[in-house]
Amino acid sequence: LRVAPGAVHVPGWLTLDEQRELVVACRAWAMGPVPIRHTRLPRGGVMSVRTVCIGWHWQPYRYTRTADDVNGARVAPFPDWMVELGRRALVAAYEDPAAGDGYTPDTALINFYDGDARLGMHQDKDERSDAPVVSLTIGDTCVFRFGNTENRNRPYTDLELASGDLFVFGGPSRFAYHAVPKVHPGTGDPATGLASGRLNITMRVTGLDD
Ligand code: MD5
Ligand code: FE
Repeated sequence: LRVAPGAVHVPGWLTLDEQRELVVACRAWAMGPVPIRHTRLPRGGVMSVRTVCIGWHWQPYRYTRTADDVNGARVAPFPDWMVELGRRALVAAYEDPAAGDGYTPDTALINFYDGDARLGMHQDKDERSDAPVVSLTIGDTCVFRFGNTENRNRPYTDLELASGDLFVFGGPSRFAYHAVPKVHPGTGDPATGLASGRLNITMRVTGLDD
């Protein structure tokens, strides 16, 4: 389903087995080498979402190889199987067998939301690339607010992202404002391996070398 130019929602794209495997992988990354944490913001705030990164470590507002705001460790490498998953996601979303060609995501932010976690309106502009962002949801359903590229206010569209859903943000939608204003607790299927909460994986191309 096309939400805006370049923004495509594919409900139920991941199989239950794929969701289970992603939960296992994310659970391992959450333990280390850089443990999952509430990101501290430069002005003293703390995000309610917990995040662990692979490939590159995101900290507001840059990417580094080592998590100098957590424990100083180098983040886990971005696995080839996830590059392949990202390419398949673009093929599915854009219904074009060539859509994944040349797409090599090198970082993923893995966000965990408990029932009270929220993400305010923001743009993802710390990447030096306009390659698409691939977003995967597992667990509880959330309200996802998809805005415009001008400012954090209206017009925006609220939609629900449920377990297994794929969302691709490319083209003119890559730099749209967006938010997660609400998670609906208890809506996920425990068969994914996630007993509660929402897991979101976003693959990106940083545009950085080394
Ligand atoms: C989430 N995460 O559900 C979302 C999914 C984040 C974040 O927003 O920054 O970790 S990624 C949604 C996204 C990415 C890039 C562009 C747009 C949305 N967009 O243009 O709307 O945890
Ligand atoms: Fe974002």
